[in-house]
Amino acid sequence: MIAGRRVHFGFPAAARRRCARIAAPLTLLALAACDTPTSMLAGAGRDAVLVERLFWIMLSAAALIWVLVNGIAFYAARTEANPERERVARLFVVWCGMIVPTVVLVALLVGGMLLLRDMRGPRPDFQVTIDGEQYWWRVGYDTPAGRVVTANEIRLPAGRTVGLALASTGVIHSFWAPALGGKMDLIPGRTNRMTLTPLEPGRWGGNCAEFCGTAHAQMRFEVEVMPAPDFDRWLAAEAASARVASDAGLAVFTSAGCGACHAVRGTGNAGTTGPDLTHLASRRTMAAGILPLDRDTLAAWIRDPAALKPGALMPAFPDLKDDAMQPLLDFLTGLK
Ligand code: HEC
Ligand SMILES: [Cu+2]
Repeated sequence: MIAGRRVHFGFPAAARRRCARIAAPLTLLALAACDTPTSMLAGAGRDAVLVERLFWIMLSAAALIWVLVNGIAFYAARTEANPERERVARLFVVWCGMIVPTVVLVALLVGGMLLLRDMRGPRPDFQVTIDGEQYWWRVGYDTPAGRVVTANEIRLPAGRTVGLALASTGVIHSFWAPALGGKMDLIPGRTNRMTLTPLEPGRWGGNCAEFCGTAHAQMRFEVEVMPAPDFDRWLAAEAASARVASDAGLAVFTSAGCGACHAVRGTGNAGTTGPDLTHLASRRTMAAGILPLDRDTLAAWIRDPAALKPGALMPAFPDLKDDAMQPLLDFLTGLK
């Protein structure tokens, strides 16, 4: 190797650029995942706690059995046979090969069925509708003031039971927030229902768990569990119409055709193909939990969404000049 010269292992330049394009979002993805636990062992919901307990019981029992079986095998391999030992061995096979396993499996079956009954859980206190889109999540809350629609960040009150109505219009997705428990498919043409009872305030990660196309791995979401009074306040704010921070920006938004796909309530833009942007700036992340929501990322996203999220179904707007882009960004970051 010549000093000072970088070695590229013979990959052509185009391939290297493609790698960099893939690596950048992946790094962001890893960063985004850090502060939102996506583990069933985080036990932040009623169901997750039940499943976690079962997991530890089964793991301990399996470890104990593993040690016993291996101990016995080891002992048997080092002992010489004689008639007395043969008799003991037969008794051993009958007890430890038939009777004990039957008892243990029946106990596990009964335990599992009781757990299943507990997991059917209490009646939900309220309902959230979740639609799987390519490649993001539409989230709807029915309130007395009408339906509040948002995307990718699901806020829930701690200690209340929420009923999720899961549906999809295109392909099958699967909703999975391991720390809160439960996982369920979203199937076109039907509505699946599950309940969650989040217990601990915090931010918990989730994924689409059913391959649904190019950007499937980038179809994440976040559940923010809030104290109930905070949640009520948030929902009331979310029900309000958009705050327009820049009239010039709104004009760009409308004339560029963003409103064909995006709704911003109260501005006449009412598209439903893409995420509702009415309170965009109240979210922490964008593009289904994979990107931080800030001015620079928004600008890069609008110029070329697929560069940040390969497969994203939003067209690129490479021609927006700065005098249009800056007011547009003022408008978007003002959507609190
Ligand atoms: C043809 C439909 C379409 C048009 C036109 C369109 N978008 Fe999008 N947009 C989408 C889709 C679909 C997504 C979701 C992409 C994803 O996360 O996979 C999206 C996502 C976004 C997001 C991220 C939202 C979030 O919460 O994750 C922003 C911001 C956005 N678009 C802004 C704009 C702006 C500004 C324009 C106009 C310059 C525009 N879009 C035009 C379809 C569209
Ligand atoms: Cu999906």
